[in-house]
Amino acid sequence: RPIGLLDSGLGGLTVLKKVMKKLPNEATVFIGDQAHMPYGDKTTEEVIELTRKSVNFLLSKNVKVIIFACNTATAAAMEVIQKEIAPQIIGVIQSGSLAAAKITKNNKVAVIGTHVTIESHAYSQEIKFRNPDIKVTELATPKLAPLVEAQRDFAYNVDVVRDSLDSLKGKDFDTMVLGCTHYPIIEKEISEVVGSTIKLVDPADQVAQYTENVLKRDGMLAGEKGKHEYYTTGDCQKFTEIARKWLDDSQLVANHV
Ligand code: DGN
Repeated sequence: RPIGLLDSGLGGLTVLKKVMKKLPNEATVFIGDQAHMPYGDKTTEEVIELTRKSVNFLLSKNVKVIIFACNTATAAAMEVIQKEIAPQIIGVIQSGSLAAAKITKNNKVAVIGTHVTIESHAYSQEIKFRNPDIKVTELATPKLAPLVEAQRDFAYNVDVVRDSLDSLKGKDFDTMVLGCTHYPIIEKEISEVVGSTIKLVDPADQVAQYTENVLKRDGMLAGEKGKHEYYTTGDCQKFTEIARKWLDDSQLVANHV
């Protein structure tokens, strides 16, 4: 049985890539709800409703676990939907928080993400749960996920990132959580703006590790190599083109749902 992954768009592919690397035999089904992107500016109820649709699609594919490869869906919908379904849901926020709490040396962490993610304060709660001494500064950067989907050049991206992170100037955090799965794609631009001494945390590394732990614990690791399926509610051609590039797979073809 495959591992299911969902996101509002292409960002979740950054999580898929790390899961595929860590667990090369696992079959996967990925769904990007690009028709409704961005999730970050919607109400919690709307995000729950849309996420539930993607979850139902993944359940129809008989998935054994579901990775919410989307911070917004994790913050808004994971707890509610986990009560409704049997397969375990693995979110990105718990993993990102664990990694940040381990990495910071000066106990000051910045988190960037969508409005929904930041306003839920899920990251500050989870990070403080691991270490109450850590000071967490949360900032919504709603322009960045659509920027990634728009595929602009480096210089343009740096300008938008600089503008988005302006209010973090002068704050002496040593670690920044990329609290949206789209952001690892513009990691270089973010590093250019905050400086190379700041550690950028991509929660996906920890998610891949955690997924392996769960599958081992439950005796569900794949025996032989499985295939990968890709679905989008939006433009198949655009999805296929970008996913081929990011996952370095020229044969990849996305389907419409
Ligand atoms: N990639 C999603 C996240 O991690 O929050 C959301 C992107 C969006 O819909 N704005």
